[in-house]
Amino acid sequence: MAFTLPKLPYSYDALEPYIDARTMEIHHTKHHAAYTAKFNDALSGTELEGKSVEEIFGSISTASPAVRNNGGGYFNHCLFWEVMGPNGGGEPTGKLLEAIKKAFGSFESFKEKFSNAAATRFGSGWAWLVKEDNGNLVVTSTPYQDNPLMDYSAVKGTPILTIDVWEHAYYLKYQNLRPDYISAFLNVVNWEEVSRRFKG
Ligand code: MN3
Repeated sequence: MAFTLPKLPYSYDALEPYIDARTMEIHHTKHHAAYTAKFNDALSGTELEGKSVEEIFGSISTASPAVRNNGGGYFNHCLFWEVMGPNGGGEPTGKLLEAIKKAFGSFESFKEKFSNAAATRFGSGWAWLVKEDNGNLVVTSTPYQDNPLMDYSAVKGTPILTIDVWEHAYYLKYQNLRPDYISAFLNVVNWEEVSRRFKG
């Protein structure tokens, strides 16, 4: 069963004015679609065909660069769409908020740490909020299309929130102003979905 490009859970203009419709459409129909197709091509006829992304990432250091780059591109964008939403922003509640306070001191410090990880990732990559196996939360970033499920990731665990900081994610609206895009992103975070993933 090949991997398929998921439909967005909202319309392309749903995240306006924070993320513009044109960027969303190109990002989904061109970039994410291409990663998905190339991931399937790279898996085709190999022993990895038919495995879950979690299994594939668990031994990614033995896989080809095409599997690593396109598999990461496929998975990372799937998560990215899900953790955003038109009624996003604000603050998390309940157990997730407690865990954030335990790990970072306050929600404000978390936002600062996450924004800083996203802003200082050199070149293309992603910033993450990760739930480690012991339940603790950590913020990290990865280059290119790597992610914390990959076996050689410096920080490993379950990613529950992510931001794409490749220029294609923000250049049309924000040009070189990555920090402005990061601030805007915090207004569209779907904390209910992040919380669901934290509990899961
Ligand atoms: Mn992208």
